Amino acid sequence: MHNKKTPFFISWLIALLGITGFSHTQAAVDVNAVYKQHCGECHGQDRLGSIGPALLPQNLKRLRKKAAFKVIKNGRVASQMLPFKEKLKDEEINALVELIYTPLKEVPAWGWDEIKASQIVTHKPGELPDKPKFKADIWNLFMVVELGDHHATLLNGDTFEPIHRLKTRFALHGGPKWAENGRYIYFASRDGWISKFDVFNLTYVAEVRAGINTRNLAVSHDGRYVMVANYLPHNLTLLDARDLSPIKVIETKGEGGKTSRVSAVYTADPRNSFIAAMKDIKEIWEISYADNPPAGFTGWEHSYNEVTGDVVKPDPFPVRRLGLDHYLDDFLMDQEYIQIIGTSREGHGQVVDLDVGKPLYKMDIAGMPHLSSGITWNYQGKPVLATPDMRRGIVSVVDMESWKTIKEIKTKGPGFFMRSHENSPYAWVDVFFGPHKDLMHVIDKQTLEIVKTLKPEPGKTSAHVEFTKDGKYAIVSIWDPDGAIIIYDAKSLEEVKRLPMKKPSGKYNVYNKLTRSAGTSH
Ligand code: DHE
Repeated sequence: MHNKKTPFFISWLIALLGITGFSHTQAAVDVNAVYKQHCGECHGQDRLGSIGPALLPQNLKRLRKKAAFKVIKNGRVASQMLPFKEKLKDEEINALVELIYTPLKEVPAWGWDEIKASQIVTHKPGELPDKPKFKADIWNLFMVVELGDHHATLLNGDTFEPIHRLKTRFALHGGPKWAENGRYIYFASRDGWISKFDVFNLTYVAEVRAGINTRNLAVSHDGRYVMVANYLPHNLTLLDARDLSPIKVIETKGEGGKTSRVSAVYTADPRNSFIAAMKDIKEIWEISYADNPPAGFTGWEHSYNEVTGDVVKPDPFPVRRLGLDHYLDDFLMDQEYIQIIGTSREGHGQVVDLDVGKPLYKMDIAGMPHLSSGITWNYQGKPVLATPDMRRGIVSVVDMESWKTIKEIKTKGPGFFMRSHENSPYAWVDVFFGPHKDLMHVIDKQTLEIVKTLKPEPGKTSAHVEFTKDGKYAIVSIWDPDGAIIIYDAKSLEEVKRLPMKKPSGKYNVYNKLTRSAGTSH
């Protein structure tokens, strides 16, 4: 502390302030004000999350303080997290890191009672007519989410005319899920609101707040249940799809009692189960919604009360926990719903066999693939999967038998979403990040070469493609407050029509989603 350049008195004063716990940097930084100004809008003024995740020690277990410092300074790849190095000094960032690792005095309880109390039922099940208020092929409807002003547009997929525009909850995330042949659609917002919209009657029928900070939702293929994946609290919430009444709150506690955020939940139709990926424990969970779950699910075995001899009813919606070698941050399932293909952000690719109940293969894939937007098709008689990489300008094509990468297709920058259709020879991938974000590549699925690069709206991000039911048209989003959706002829790759929209993000076609097309996510 005392060196030749520092006068003795100043060294002594600094040492004294240090001993008394009074740090001159901390004194200078009003961390609460810094948080309010720069972080609160996205992460919630209460740190419980909003557009961005909750910033609490229990949600930051996999992030060391040093890494958190870097994220604040340099931003985070593949997220809305911007770099703050131009706006904040290092000591301000350090103070923010200390703040977010300090537990809140109280995290609001959000269990079954709170969920139930938040439920809003505007129309009871069966109350509204079973006939659509409009004329259209229901199987070719699209729901387009417009993040710009928190709305969604119901679009006729034959005429490309909007049918209805509805207000949504703030900051939807993950795909809204269609159910009952397109009669209903369910939305999830990042702050936990689940909304059920009656498409035939163009009205919401029920809403509930299923969590404080939510990732996504899944609807069982029989339309009976909705499962919600939460970051906060650490749980999965099962809802009755009819009116969104809570049925069960499942705490996500792993081996050894450690709880975990849930990264995402999906349905595995032929298995009558939900599959949930955990963020903080090396496990993947299968939750059965079958009336008679098969063996292997904890809590399902019949047992007898030792005193009365009565049969004890087994636990409904039992859980099967599969241990993994690595964390699983991102995954997709094969079309048969037997294999889970996943990666950790650290780059470990693993293939878990749901029948066998453990990881069976290592997948040889580099970088940071975005598997939840990966797609599959047949290439030279073999199934392959293709995924963009969120860090590098490549699309990786992986042989699903040897689990080796057979080709890295060079793109103009890292991408986010990739889509195709059974009737299309092409796969489309965006260039979401970097200077070429206004480009969209079209890849030939048999030569694995880029055949065309489109520039739908120069200077504006083009992202996320979805096809019509028959695969004849592909719709691209211009991801901008003053944006649009652009309809392309999927064969000639010529523009057919554009409709102005406010930062349209994902779009969801009834047929492609409900038939679980290999060209899209489900
Ligand atoms: Fe997403 C889907 C995870 C950031 C827009 N995103 C998903 C899914 C997962 C996921 C697991 C699949 C769930 C589903 O569809 O039910 N997303 C993550 C992240 O971990 C990540 C990188 C960081 C985070 O902030 O959570 C992330 N996602 C974003 C964004 O920044 C995007 C671009 C803008 C936004 O809305 O926040 C974004 N994610 C989307 C969209 C889908 C999605 C539009 C649905 C795609 C589909 O076609 O189904």
